[in-house]
Amino acid sequence: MIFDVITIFPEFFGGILEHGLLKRALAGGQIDIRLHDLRDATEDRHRTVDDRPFGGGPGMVFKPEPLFRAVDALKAESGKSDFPVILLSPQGRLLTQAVAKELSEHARLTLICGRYEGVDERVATHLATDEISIGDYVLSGGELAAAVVMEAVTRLLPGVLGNEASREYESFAPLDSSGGPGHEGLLDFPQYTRPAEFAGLRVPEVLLSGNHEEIREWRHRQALEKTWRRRPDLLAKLQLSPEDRAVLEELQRTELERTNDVILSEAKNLGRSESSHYRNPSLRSG
Ligand code: 4FV
Repeated sequence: MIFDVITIFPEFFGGILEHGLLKRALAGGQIDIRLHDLRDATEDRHRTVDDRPFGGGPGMVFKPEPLFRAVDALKAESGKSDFPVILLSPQGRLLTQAVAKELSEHARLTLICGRYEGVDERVATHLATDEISIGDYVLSGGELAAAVVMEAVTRLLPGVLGNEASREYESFAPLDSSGGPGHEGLLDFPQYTRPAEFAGLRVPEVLLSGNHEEIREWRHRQALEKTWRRRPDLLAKLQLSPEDRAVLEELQRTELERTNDVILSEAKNLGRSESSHYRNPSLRSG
């Protein structure tokens, strides 16, 4: 896969290309990352890429011409024009594992990194074929978002991850083809390693049992429970098996009972204090 990155800070990407997964995938030839300095697509001697916003307001906005020129140059040089042109911005659709999977099916992606207050809207409406956000917060530039997209997509490419299997058992792993024991979009199950006991904290016995069926079931239940507690929104997107539904119902029941107990003991304390309040005049205010 080829990543064309259009940015005014190509040097920003130095570090991430020299370490970890992206470095390995570059060396392994699974990816090629081409950094394009937006200023090279300007025609004035000041290499101007931005200007003041029409309608007033703070900051500067990226001009359309350099971006259109830069992308047209990529299309001319590649002889292709059907590759996705992705504008990274908070207005985009949210990057998820499923979106990363979808993007990983393309041979080439162009990533436009904004800066300042943003990019002229005509880029989003008439140049970009897609707009992606990495999250509901504001960065000072699209470069970090482009790096996140490249990392999330690259690790889904065949031959990049050492043991492909590890992809099957990770958070948000899409339903595998056989609908098998992947974790179907759930959060990841707890991981442990040696020592089996640390600071009095023991690793769950089942993981030391060597019983792989029991371990798989425990891990799936843990992934289900953690998702139910922390990201119930993810559960809503899943078609859950009857077994999973039963686990969730039982979790809800125990949670309800637990809350009930808390309420009851609170009430008792209140009652006790109430009754003692009534019983003990000194507590009566005024
Ligand atoms: C962003 C995000 C993001 C907005 C103005 C760059 C900044 C500046 N990009 N996901 N969140 N971009 O905050 O993708 O141009």
